[in-house]
Amino acid sequence: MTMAKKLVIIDTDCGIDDAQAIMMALAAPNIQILGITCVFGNAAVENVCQNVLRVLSVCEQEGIPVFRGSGGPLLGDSNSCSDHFGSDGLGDVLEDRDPQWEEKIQREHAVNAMIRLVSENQNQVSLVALGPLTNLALAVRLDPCFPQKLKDLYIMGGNMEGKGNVTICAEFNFATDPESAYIVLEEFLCPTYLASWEYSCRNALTWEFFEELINQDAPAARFMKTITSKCWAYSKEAMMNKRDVYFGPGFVSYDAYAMAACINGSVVTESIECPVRVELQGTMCRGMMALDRTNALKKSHSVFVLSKCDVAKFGQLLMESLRQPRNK
Ligand SMILES: [Ca+2]
Repeated sequence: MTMAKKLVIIDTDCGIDDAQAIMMALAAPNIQILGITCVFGNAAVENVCQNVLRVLSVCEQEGIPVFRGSGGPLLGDSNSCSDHFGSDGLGDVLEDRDPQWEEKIQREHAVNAMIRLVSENQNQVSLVALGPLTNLALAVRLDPCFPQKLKDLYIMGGNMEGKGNVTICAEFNFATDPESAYIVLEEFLCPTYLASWEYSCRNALTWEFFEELINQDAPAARFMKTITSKCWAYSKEAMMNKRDVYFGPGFVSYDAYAMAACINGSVVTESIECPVRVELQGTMCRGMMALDRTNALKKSHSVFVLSKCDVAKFGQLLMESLRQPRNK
């Protein structure tokens, strides 16, 4: 019997954890990726496009179309890329850049592609957003019916306790384009699942698990070992005084938590269903997500803020994701 596959579009600012999440989707037998749309964030959008092509090449899945999207936020500085995973987003260790990469990117803009693919497969597509939400905000402006044509939406981003990673109170993807995060959480009325920064950190894996993960005997694992080799974000020692202040030590692959929720809902064992809103003002809280658990805002739409994860199941998905390409 053939199982009907889940149709997925991945919107990504392809850093190392996005690469991990994309590989997880590529490895999942129940997932069919319709396209990958790129957005600035962990790196400039041109680097993001090249990073996605690189991941698809390692996994021998070059047939999946890749689209270039927004190079900056709706408002403000478009040079707001992070160097969390190095200046190229993949740890600054890869040589032999492909001079022909632009020819491998689809001519259609990412936002148009997103709207077209979802319109062609109404109520069947899961959108997994792993970077700043600029492409999604633009999609709902171009096609106000876009959200209602989605099956569901999975986001890595935001925070639930006001603990930030780029500012005191805000998480990177939301802080990088707060207006887009606001628009998406106000206007996307489809079922929405949020893997926040705290959710990821609270469900960290051990550094021993990380060693086992990247030392598997497969091209994808060797690739992951290379790109994490010089990146301080994957250094146990360097992270000691950062996340540990709040969450204790551990290896956290942020974007993979949102992807895992899409691939297998049973990875999530508990979530908080409530309205949320993104703060746009303020000198400390701009980009912070607020959970409105008493419905003070009188919003009609609630989202699922993920709170507990089956870490063993999640770890299994990570392990399988680096055993690619298959049959090798
Ligand atoms: Ca990302």
